[in-house]
Formats: sequence, structure tokens, C-alpha cells
Amino acid sequence: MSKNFRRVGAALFATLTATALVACSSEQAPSDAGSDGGDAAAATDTIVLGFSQVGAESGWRAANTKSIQDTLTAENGFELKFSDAQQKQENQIQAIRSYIQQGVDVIAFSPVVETGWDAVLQEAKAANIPVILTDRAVDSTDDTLYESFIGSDFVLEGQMAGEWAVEQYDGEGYKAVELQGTTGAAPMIDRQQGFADAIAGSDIEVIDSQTGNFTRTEGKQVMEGFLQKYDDIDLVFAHNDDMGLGAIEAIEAAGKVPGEDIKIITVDAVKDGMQALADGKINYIVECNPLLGPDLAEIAKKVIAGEEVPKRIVVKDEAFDQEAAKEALPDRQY
Ligand code: GYE
Repeated sequence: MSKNFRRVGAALFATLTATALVACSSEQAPSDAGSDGGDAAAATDTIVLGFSQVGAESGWRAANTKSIQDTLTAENGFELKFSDAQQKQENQIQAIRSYIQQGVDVIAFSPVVETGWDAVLQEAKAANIPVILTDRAVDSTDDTLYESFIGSDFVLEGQMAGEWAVEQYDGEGYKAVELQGTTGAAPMIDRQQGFADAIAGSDIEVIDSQTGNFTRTEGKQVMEGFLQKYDDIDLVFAHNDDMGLGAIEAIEAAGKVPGEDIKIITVDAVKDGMQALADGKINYIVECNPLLGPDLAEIAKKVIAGEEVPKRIVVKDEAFDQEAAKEALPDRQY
């Protein structure tokens, strides 16, 4: 592990905090740090962390990337190597292999899809490099391939969306369309499942579903197709805000009023989504918290220090209707 020497001053508090957090790791800060008159360096171990991000597909992802980059800083004891996989699994596998080759201390990634990770994770394990999953899960029977998975409960998010739809609209024979996330991604699979479970037994019917890949452009295109195909759509369930925002454009272009003629429920609660909710164009948003940087930093430090960490850390989410969005917007961080 590389050494990092820092100047005393503004960074000192962060340095000491970081040192305290990694106090069980191989090297301690020298006890005489600071005794050489102002330019003293507190030596501590820097954790080199390779992070493979899904892409830059959504407002949620931008907030997630910012949280990771803002937290895994030199002041906080990290050297972050960051790569963007542009929503392609092969790019992520390549990035992980390159981190293994470089001999980083920890690998973290948000798997673009759930399956197909065992081989590369075995390679990381063979190289003794711990892996932390953030945001999205892998579908593997071998849970020794990663230390911890930090992220929201996507089934619950889908359920919350579906339960609200039932509360509001059951009994009116609503026809719904679903704008799905990236095919095979954990949030796509789980949100669909949760929503379907929650509306089962109601008279809300999902008449069509298609992927919009979590992007605004594809959400708009898919919604245009649905509007051409069906003239009786009452409800859109979009697996994220961005696709919902794309759907709003398509609905308006078709001369209908989003939020009234066609109701919209989305997941994420990023600023643009919350604004559209406050403006009455979206009806309900289930939050998905993207600020995973602090948890990732804490777990990485513990793993390096050889401490036990939970296999699963569930991030808590809320939900907002139009009134709640108006109240929450001014203080929204992302
Ligand atoms: O909901 C969506 C993003 O994996 C939870 O990915 C994340 C999802 C998020 O593109 O906006």
C-alpha cells in the first residue's frame, strides 16, 4: 500500500479521522507527527480504490458519481481510480481486470447487469483484492466473491410505487405502460417485480412494457411508440425519473397533459424529477438515494483494516407526492 504524506492545516482533521478509522491497518501514523515545526506530515496508508461506474445515463448516476468522487479523496485517505463503462458489461469486466493488474487495494463497482460476474470476481479473489458492490446487485450463488453490497431495496421501491397507484387509482380500470430500466439490471428486474406484486389483485393492468435503458432520450422514444400504439393509456410507471421526463415530452407532443390525462409514477427523486412532480407533471416519485460515497468509504476502510462488515447494507428511501415535493425541493441535495 502506498504512503501518503499530507501537510498539517485544513487537512489535518480529516487525516486524523482517516487515521483513526484505519487504525488497525498495517501502519500507524508516527507518534511524533507534527513535531518538526509546521511542515510536519502525518503518514498514513492511502487506500487505492478502483471504481467501475455503470455510465452517465441519468441524473441519479451523475449524483452517485459525484458522491463517490467527493468522498473518496486524498484528504479522506483514498486514491480513486474511476472508469465509466458506458452501460456495457464488457467495459466493466475490462476495467475490473485492469484494476486487478494494477494491484489496487479494493475494487468497487455498480454492476450494469446482474449476471455474468463470477469469472472476473474469481480473478479478483485469487489476487486477494476485496470487492465491494455499490448500488446494484450481482446474481451469484457465491457470496464470498464480494465483501459487501451497499444499495437500496429496489423491490421495495417498485412496491411503494405500486401501492400508491392502487391507493389512488384502483377501481378505475387503469391501463398502465411500463418504461423499464436496462434489461437485466437489478433495479429493472426488482422494480418490475415489486410493482407487479403490489398491483396484483387491483384492476390496474400493465398493457405493455419496454426498456428505455434508464435514459431520457430512450424513455421519450419508447413512450412515443406506446402513444402511437394505444390511445387509452392512463398511467406510466417509469423505472427512473429520466425516462419519466422523456415520457412527459412525448405526452405533451401528442397533445395530452402529463400528470392529468396520463398519470406518471417514477423512481429516483433527483432534482429534475422533483421539479416535474412539484409542477404537477409527475404524480408520485419513490426515492432512490444515490449518495453512496460515505458508506463506500467507511466499508472500504473497514475491509482494509480486516474488520467484519455486513454483507448487505440497505439504503433507506422515502417517497413524495406533489405537495411533499414542493416542500422538499428547496433543500434537495441532488
Ligand atoms: O434508478 C437510475 C440509474 O442503479 C439505482 O440506475 C440505479 C439506477 C437509477 O440509471 O436512474
